[in-house]
Amino acid sequence: MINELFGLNGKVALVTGGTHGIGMAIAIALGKAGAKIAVNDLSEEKLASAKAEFKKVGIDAYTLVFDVTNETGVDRGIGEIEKELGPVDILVNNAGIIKRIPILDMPVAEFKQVIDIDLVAPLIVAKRVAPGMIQRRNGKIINMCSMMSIYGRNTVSAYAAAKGGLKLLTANMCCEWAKYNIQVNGIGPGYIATSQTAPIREGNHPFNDLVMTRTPAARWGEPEDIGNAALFLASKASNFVNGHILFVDGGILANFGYVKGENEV
Ligand code: NAP
Ligand code: GCO
Repeated sequence: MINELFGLNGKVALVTGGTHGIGMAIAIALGKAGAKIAVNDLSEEKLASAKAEFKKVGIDAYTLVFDVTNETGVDRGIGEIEKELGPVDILVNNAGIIKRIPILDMPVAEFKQVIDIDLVAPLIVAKRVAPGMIQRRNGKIINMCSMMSIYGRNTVSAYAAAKGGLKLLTANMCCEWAKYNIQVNGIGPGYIATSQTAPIREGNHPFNDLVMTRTPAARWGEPEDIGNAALFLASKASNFVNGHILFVDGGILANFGYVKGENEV
């Protein structure tokens, strides 16, 4: 029953930017459930070290370099995956960047770069794999959203604009492709301990206090917390979940906040 619902044997999964952090954790979760795994990145070196990491957990990942913002590169890359592993059944649009710069100081070019990678690229990659999913009347697309898909915060305007757009792009992909038995959902991680959050987590950064007091679970999330959620959205168990953003945040979005030390048990 469990394997029937959550097993991914025979499926091909592409996790973009899957050489470390959340993407790698998702790729490992899907690989351990039986999927054939492909990950791309910008760097051969990171792909080589990721391949070794995957091997340590028994996953023979197919790794390739392509920039998710480059339509030609995406087309070539997906073509290579199709040749090597077969058509993509599960797409995880994970690759993303953040820039923490106040609006007035943010060069427009840098704003556009974040939009390109975090919002336009998921469209580019989904447009390349969706036709095959439509033909096969089966597919799973998971877009990596964020709490910033629904909230702003100072200095992350480009990221929030991109992730906010990605929430509604996810909804629109659902509206257009659900009739072909394609489920398109998002994941909204809370604050997760990866290289992306290292600058606001390490070295006694005050943001750490905010996360620890605002998060009812009183911890930073681990990439594996997101991997488990992705396994649900990639499996048959979520076949009637569509256009949904699954927040995996330790309860932070449920918490208005409290005075530190008050009501402590
Ligand atoms: P990360 O450690 O910075 O990993 C991001 C990955 O995306 C890296 O492998 C990076 O490759 C890749 N990438 C960036 N631009 C790319 C491009 N143009 N083409 C191909 N690959 C590209 O970030 P993370 O924390 O694991 O986050 C992964 C996703 O979750 C992101 O979309 C992020 O916005 C989202 N997210 C993270 C958190 C969090 O708290 N960490 C919370 C909510 C949402 P290189 O390393 O080679 O640049
Ligand atoms: C930040 C963080 C957040 C997280 C995530 C929260 O600077 O606020 O990087 O944006 O990465 O997106 O869901």
